[in-house]
Amino acid sequence: MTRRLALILACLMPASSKGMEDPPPQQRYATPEIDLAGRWILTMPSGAQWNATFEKNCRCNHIDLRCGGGLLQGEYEMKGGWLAVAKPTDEKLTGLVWKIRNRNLLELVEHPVASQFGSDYRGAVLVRRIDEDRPHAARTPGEARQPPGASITFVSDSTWDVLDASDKPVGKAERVGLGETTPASTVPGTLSFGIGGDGWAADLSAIPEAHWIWAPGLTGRSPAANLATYTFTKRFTLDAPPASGTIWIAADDHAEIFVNERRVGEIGSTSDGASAHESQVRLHDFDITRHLVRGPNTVRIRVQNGPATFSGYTEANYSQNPAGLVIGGKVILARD
Ligand SMILES: [Ca+2]
Repeated sequence: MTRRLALILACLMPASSKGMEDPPPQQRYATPEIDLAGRWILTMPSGAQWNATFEKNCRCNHIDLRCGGGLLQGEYEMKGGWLAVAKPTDEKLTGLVWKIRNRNLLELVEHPVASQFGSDYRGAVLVRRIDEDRPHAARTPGEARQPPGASITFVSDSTWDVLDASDKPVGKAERVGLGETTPASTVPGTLSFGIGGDGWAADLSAIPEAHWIWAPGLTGRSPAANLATYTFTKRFTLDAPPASGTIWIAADDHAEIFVNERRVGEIGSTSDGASAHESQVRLHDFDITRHLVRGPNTVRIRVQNGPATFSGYTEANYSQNPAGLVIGGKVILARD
């Protein structure tokens, strides 16, 4: 869970389930009610994992969560894009609220006061399992299953989904360059910001297929480049538990990395020019092994461009203050 989302929810949502009688005001997060029944994996903030099951309940819009250790389980009520506990197994659990990010991913965003419960489990995630009886639940039809020990890679390109600063989808990522042929990784057909120069100098040999990307529909003349913020997401499926996973990333000017809504780290800055420069002249690597799960996985990168003080312009466009992200990842599956 992002701290930003947590703060929004803390301000707008009462801690008790009674507060869920009214629909949450930020309707942009609303998700159509979906069938959550089936087997899931619960990952706690500590990294501990439990098997979990959503079972249909006879009450309309209610569903029962069963999970290892008895943690967080009980009868929940679904309202739009939220799942609020209605009858917790333990009375101390009153106030639990999950955000339904999509049909395969839920995040725990509200929690009873930690002093009453002993721990704070906000940030726990539920990820739907890929079961033997539903082998193609999150796969492309016809896609071959990954063998044990397989290497799965992903890179930034025009298949990534992009959200604006309000988390509104704006389409697929655009390949971008500082000029027609810069940086060196720029390929024909890439949108040029028309600034040229020798920036974005990161050596991409570790992720040779990766491209610098930014939001769609922008050019070098597009205004409001200063502090522009976008989120880039990529989803992939693992058919076996991961043995290792690594992400390499560079960004202009600040990026936060999340894997399955667990914060992995950040690079760059929008206040320290030296840090911002360093974030785009080399790739930074992060070990993501402990955040990956068998089944659907989501990588989410929140990127913010630097301020006017970085560009020397007050009202900078993208030819005056370019912005971009380049990322690649590699996952090795376990052999048994
Ligand atoms: Ca910039």
